Amino acid sequence: MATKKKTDQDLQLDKDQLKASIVRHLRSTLGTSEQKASPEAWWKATAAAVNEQVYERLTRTQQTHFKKDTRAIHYLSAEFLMGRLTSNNLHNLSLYKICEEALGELGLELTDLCEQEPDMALGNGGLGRLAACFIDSLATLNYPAVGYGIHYEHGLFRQEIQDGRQIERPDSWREYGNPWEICRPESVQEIPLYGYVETVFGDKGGLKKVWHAGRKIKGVPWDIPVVGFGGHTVNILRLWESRASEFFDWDVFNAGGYIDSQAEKAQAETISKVLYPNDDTDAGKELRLIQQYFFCACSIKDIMRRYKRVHGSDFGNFATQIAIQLNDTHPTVAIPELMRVLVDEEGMDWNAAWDISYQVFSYTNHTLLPEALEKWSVSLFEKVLPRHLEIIYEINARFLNDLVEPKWPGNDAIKAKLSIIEEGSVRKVRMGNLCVIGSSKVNGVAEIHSKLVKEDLFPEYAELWPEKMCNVTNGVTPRRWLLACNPELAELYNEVVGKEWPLQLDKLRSVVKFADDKAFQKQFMTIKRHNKEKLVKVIKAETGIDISAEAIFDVQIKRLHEYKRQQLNLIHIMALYRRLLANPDYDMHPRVFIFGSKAAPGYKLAKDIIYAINKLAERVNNDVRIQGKLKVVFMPNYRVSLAEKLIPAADVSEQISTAGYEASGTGNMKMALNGAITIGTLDGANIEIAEEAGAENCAIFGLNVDEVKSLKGRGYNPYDFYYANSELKAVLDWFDTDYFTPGRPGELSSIKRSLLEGGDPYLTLADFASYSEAHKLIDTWYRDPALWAKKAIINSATMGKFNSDRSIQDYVDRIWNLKPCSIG
Ligand code: CR6
Repeated sequence: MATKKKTDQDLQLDKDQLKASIVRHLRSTLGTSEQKASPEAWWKATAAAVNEQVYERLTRTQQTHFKKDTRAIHYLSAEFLMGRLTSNNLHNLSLYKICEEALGELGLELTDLCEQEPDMALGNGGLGRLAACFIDSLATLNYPAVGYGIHYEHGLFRQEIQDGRQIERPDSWREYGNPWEICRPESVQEIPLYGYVETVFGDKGGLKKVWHAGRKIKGVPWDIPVVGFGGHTVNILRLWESRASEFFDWDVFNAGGYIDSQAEKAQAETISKVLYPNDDTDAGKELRLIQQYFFCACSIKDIMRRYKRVHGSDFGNFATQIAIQLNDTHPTVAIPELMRVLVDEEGMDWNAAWDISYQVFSYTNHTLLPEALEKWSVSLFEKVLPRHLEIIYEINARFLNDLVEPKWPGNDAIKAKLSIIEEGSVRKVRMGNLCVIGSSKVNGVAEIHSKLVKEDLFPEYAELWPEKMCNVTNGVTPRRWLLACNPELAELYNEVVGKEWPLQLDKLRSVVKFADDKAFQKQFMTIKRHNKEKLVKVIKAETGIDISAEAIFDVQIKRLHEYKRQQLNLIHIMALYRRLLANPDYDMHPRVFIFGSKAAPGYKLAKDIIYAINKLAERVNNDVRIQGKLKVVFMPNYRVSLAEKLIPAADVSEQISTAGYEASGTGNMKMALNGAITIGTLDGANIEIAEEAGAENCAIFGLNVDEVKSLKGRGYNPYDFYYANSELKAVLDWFDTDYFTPGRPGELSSIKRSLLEGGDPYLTLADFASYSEAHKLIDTWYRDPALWAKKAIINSATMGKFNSDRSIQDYVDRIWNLKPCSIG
């Protein structure tokens, strides 16, 4: 008898069923009882109950994709900054309210249980969080997709602040097990490394390359189900963990080499041990190159295995079935790896293999910062991946001879510039060039950034392949960044525009007509007030600092980087403090400046800026003379779950990078969506945010991209601004005193030095006056509650464009050419 197929409806649980399932899992999966269960056990039991739903839908998705033999996108990224999954999965399965009630009957708060979950912090910042939003959108839009990455044992370090300074502690997100991941031993891969290349006679005649690896590493896949909103499609994020190829090397063991065999095991496991905590580059580090190759090679093997299961060794359909997106240059080595597999292992001829590879790969560029464009020394490459280096040479030779020479005959300068190999005292492999040459599409992440990629970073490539370069503006998932993190505002929007907005964020635009409506303004601002009151408690609990929800909450949350200019915010707060000291009646609405930021452990100046913010905070927060008009809060250990508390409470969103340096930004989108007003430069996606919300609803300041270029071209001298602005001079001179570090003058001087002797490469001083004026505007606006409410509402209501579903649809239309696949 055929069993009836379950529909989504059949799968849906009611409160009593979910409650029974949680209790059952508490007993049979967690091995405890209602009486003695810890909150952690309750959380895991809840996750196990939810997983019953997830797995059913995952299996259905996989069976459907297999049966229909769908084309799929494979998103290769060294980082996936997932954060917590419990509330997200519940929302996406329409189980959140039901679960809240079920747990309520058991005397438990769902929000408390969610706090038990450690963040999955397998990324540094925007790039990793973007990847997480993208896989959410892919599943939501029912696109067949697999995310591939690294199963780091330790994610981004946990930040502690001791006497104002950042201390890095290991992050152990899965120390006590993670209920959302499934180990798949049946899909283990083996990866070669090191060794040498031999040229032999092939079976069909001709020469053939054989790579004799010096070592083999095992890649163990861990799958995280990715539940789309509505729960129809459940895709997977597959993360590779490295292990020694054999648990024991028995020969060594028998010879008495037990320790050696264990050392080898430890080495192999080092590969996926820890995420590199830099958000620019770690090029040069052998382990980092091995990490990159390890996850790319495992992923290519996995893609091949699944392709061959259906198509055997006929690669005629490979490019129609497979699309691979390279998230930045980190997975570039996937290009020569696919070539190696096709040519060396599958015996394909070079041109046929290149034709496939070229169609399959596309590359997203996320930065113009030269230090972030990866380069590996040729000698390191030769040692770790000898065959890949040969393949890269071949790709390069053909590119230079077949494309560059005909276009620019005899022009060695252009050849040197476009070559994958950088000549010099240390020869290097330029991964950015390899990406552009080996991909059919290259995109930037916001309009202005894509324009600069085309015109400044890769102009000659754009001339060679004008149709290759395109833009896909970043986006964020409104499920996590509004529905889940701001439940009261979500509920208001449900009432006003209906419940479709989490899928069609453009629907919020109809709220603009209420922007002047007094009753709506009141509702909107009451919600903001509630969110601020909640944050007041979190800040008190985390830092001991008392703040008032009456004040303007002015928030800068992002990695610490000179180009992001936390130092500009810092010197402006110092200027405000001076104004208040000089005149206690200085007219300003109380303001709390809130920071959240991690610095790369080796980035000295970034760490000094954190220290300065904390020292300023200590002084300002305890100074009774300023009557609580100014407070400064540095929230330690900024991460996704903290962002979810800060963003709904923000009044002002600080997006103050030097124009031309922030490729897009995504925190800017999240804060505006939650009703914050942006104070920002015309950089990255700020430009598009101001277009959507209307420039009059943002406080735009500072030099634009052209003005930055022209000032730098003329020769920028920060001393001109220092001597011309007495307030700025006084603030900078303050860094040399012991005002903020009593008894220890000079502890903050490095910041002043970087802004003067250091040449102020990010034009902080040039933008100071205009930034200060923009802040005065913010203050004036806020003191007119109706005006502020109107601007806040318009900001929130006009962010529809920044739904990551729209970004994904752009990728589909401009790059991937995928079809949605309905499940069931
Ligand atoms: N640091 C950009 O700097 C962008 C994200 C995602 C970044 C940031 O402006 O929003 O990528 N770049 O596209 C890199 O990580 C290289 C980032 O997060």
